[in-house]
Amino acid sequence: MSGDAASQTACETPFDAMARSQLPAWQETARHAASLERTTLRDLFAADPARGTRLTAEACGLYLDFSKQRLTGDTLQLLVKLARSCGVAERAEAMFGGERINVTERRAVLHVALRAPRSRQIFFDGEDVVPGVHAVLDAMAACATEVRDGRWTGHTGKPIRTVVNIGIGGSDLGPVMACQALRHSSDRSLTLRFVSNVDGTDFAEAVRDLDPAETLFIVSSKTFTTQETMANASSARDWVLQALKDEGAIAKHFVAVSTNAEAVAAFGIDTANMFGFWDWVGGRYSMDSAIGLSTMIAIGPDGFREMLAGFHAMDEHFRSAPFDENLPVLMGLLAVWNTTFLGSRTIAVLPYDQYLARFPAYLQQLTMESCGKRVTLAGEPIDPCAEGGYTTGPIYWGEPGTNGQHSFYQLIHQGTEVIPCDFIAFANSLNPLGRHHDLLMANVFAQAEALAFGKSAEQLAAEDCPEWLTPHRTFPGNRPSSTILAERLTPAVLGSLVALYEHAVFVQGAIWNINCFDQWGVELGKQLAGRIVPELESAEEPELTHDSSTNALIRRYRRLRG
Ligand code: G6Q
Repeated sequence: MSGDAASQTACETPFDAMARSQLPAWQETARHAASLERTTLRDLFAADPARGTRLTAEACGLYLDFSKQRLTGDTLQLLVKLARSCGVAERAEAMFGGERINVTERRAVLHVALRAPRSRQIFFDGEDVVPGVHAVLDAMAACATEVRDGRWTGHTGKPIRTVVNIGIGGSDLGPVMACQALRHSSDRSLTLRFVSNVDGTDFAEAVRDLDPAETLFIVSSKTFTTQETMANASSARDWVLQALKDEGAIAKHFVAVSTNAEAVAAFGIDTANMFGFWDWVGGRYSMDSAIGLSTMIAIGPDGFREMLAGFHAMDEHFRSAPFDENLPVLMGLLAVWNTTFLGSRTIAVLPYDQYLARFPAYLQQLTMESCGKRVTLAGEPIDPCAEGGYTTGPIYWGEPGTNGQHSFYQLIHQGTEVIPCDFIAFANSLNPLGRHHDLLMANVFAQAEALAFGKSAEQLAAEDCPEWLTPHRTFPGNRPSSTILAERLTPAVLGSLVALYEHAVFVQGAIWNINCFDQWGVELGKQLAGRIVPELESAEEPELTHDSSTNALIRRYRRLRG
């Protein structure tokens, strides 16, 4: 990566042995944060008329304005220094170089290979993985084209009209988000549905108005063992067989996306209709792998490739741009600055585009499963209350604007929490309708302005606001936000936007010295549920050895269920 020698691998950087908070760059940044405590965005804008254009960066069609963040040019330099001290560049090179940087699972992290052009070579264990990636993409394209053209017919000879993706977590959230985000470029003659929850309602509602003879299920599961997905896939199988009454129908109505060919075959899906991926693709980093088959069916292979090109452009930018012009580095540093140095606990993501309605939910998994960690790569505790400890991953949340303005924005403006916001907006609507888009954009600009500058008691006095009402109507301002502005929401822009957040998460992980690629936190609940299932299903009253609360809840459930 530019300006930073990438001679050492991620896990060998000398910095890993040293507690992050003891790094001189960390301590300087902390002192600097304290010195800025009384400086407001009003002061900063007043002192520098060029601030609004200076603290910006642009790449891959995305313009990032971070001038409304609570920082100065010095802050930026310190944060860049911190990124260097933490070996961000070396770690990134280790990722791009196929090293096993997911140390707890001993896996490489190569989602960047999923969008590499055919001409690229990316090696893992001495093998170039790019040809395999394109072989799968070509197979997906053949399937997607057959479905879109109506040449993929079901068991009764009817063409497929509805595609239902069954998957959960990383095998659901990306496709759900992308299919909605790119709906404008999708084939409207096809219906796309998604089933994820083990709650039978999800499946029942998804299929209630569907004709099994025209429905294709994509069972998306990296492991093909996930309880929820297997339960839904099995119900889908029953639903198809009940209507079509022939095992032979399965081959026509089911395809799989998985790394586990054996389990796919055991389920009865022809492995010729299985689209593979690899251990080096993490679930939440997989929407551009075969897990994106539903997206490809919706927008077509060309649209999907356009999206991959957008991802790749951001990968290249991340790898080559100087840190102070590098969008993912800047976004990652801003998250660290706000969370660890300024003490914010959450970040709101507020897309001003209805097509991005599921983007915050998608980002929640990407960011919180990645950065929700409390030990370092070496397994040392990161206790924010202990000497030298610090906070890691913030809570991400959000809803599309302008709807959120009429609900939770109140707290962002006048609550006691400071919530940094990422506003995302587009210069052109995909559905131009009268004045709608200008109204939408006026709101996004107004919100960022109101958050930054607020409304003072003096301003209210000038408006003849009665004194008793003034505290209620005062907006403190000084509430940080970034605005990402793009020309329009195309597949390429979506790809770049997702890659921007993926790499921003990477930067945060490198600075906090955590593993952004494992998710052990989801294991315990799964294990305990596995133990409880037989206790719920047994005909005999089971002997329960949980805590008194869990025992009582299980007994009550069994009684109420009858
Ligand atoms: C993501 C996680 C997790 C995973 C789901 C589904 O990074 O690993 O969300 O994607 O648990 O797993 P399967 O694809 O194996 O069913």
